[in-house]
Amino acid sequence: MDSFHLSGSIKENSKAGGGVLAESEQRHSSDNINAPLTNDNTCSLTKDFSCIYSKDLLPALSGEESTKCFFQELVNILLNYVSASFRRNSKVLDFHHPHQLKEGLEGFRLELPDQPENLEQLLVDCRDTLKYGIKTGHPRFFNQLSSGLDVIGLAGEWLTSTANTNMFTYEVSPVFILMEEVLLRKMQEIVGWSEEMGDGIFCPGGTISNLYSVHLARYYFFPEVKTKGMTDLPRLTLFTSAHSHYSVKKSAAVLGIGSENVVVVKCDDRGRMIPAELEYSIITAKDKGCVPIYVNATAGTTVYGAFDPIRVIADICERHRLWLHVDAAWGGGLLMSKRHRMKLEGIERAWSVTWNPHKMMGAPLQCSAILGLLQECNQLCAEYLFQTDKHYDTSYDTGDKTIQCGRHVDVFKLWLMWKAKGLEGFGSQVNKCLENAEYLFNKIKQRPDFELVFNSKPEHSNVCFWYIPPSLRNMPDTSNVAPKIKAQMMENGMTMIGYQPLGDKVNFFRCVISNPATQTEDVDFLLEEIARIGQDIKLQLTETN
Ligand code: ABU
Repeated sequence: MDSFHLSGSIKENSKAGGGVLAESEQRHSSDNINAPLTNDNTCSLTKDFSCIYSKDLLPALSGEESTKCFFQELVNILLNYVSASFRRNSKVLDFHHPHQLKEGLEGFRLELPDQPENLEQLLVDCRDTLKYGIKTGHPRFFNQLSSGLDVIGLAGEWLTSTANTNMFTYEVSPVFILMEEVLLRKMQEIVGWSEEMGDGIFCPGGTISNLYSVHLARYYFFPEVKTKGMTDLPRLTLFTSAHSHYSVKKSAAVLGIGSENVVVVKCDDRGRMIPAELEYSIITAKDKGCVPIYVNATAGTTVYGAFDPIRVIADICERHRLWLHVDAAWGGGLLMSKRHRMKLEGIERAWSVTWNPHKMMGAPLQCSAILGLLQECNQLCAEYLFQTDKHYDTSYDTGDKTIQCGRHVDVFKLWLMWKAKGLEGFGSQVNKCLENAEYLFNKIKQRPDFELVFNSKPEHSNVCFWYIPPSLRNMPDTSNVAPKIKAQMMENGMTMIGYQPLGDKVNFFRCVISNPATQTEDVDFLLEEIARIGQDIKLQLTETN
């Protein structure tokens, strides 16, 4: 059954009383969005899109049929892409260098025209945009913390774009604002906060969530900063671990605290902050006349996937009266799993939390929450937007809590996914990703041509390793092995994984598994692909050494 027939049967169900609106409601609603555009939702014409232009689509008079046909064609393109994303024999990427894409490929031109182009060209452009992009939903895409293609999440994103509204006020987002309240409340509950402790907002990504946290901490200790700026403030100091995300330093730079005033605390071999080092750093900073205000504990570091000991860090913060932020951008998803949530023990004591459902929970990008009390710190009461004499409860005009004005609706896709999976579904998804990571870890342990960066079982789904066949073990410098393999891997296009150096460790691969579509066979494929490419690289490297 194809998608259009399927929509027809939903329509019939709805008429029979099982649908979204009862028949009587449908009759009385002149703008009933459940009513088909015409009698049938399928496009009845065979359209020649080469002679149709955007001006012929809605809102043009008699533009309904062309609009319908255009969308049906587009939906076909999207559905083909979705199916290809899950097919193991399809490519993860069809790589082209920037200059090749800029020069244009087979009718796909990036340059913008002066004259309108027809819909046939636009459909080619849509197809090619997907063709030359990357399938992050492919089961063999291991490159980024965010991956996967959740069909319900995607449906949510489509609906969100169709609604095309803004999250600043209740009057333009009545349903989404309430959904955000429900969802954030749920997330706070899962973190372990009581109702009065919690507030929050969805914002554009983990870095911005972390920026909010530093902004909140500074305002908490020095509320005058909001009006008077930094002039009368002492030298503020922030603390974060050597393995934490660079966004803490970036936040200090953006907020005028200065990246040099971020103290980088030492980690153990596994990438976890050493609490004694934190306390020592705080005391040293105070001795130097600095004013410590903020500690970031990371729950799931970007490269190693390590969890800082939050409970012990919370004790230190309490002793020194410091703001505790937990950056659970990556690790927050583990709160959904009964098996793994104890890795974030102590998170309930944080004063603010970053949590990115677009990472481990697989929500489409972007979906990042900052949990914390935001209103006072950010509100400016712009009267043109946040009028206090509106006829509804204006506490639902949540836009003044943010540092943005306009804000994208990031909530609906996650709300819909939560409905579809429940807490349990998310929990199983997380468990499965971590099981696959453990499978990879065990496979690497058994192979002589691979070497783990650390030997203990992964805490998250990050597995870090080198590919070094025994014949290359004695080479003085193996830092170019991973980049060379990755380059060839991208040219082949069948899988993708990231690499990086870290501290004194030369370039190593970081495999992250956050895609529920990934199976053990994909993990096996990744290792085989690295080893296969590595055979050729080995020859090149031994020739040049
Ligand atoms: N905070 C973004 C992480 C990027 C990545 O490693 O996938």
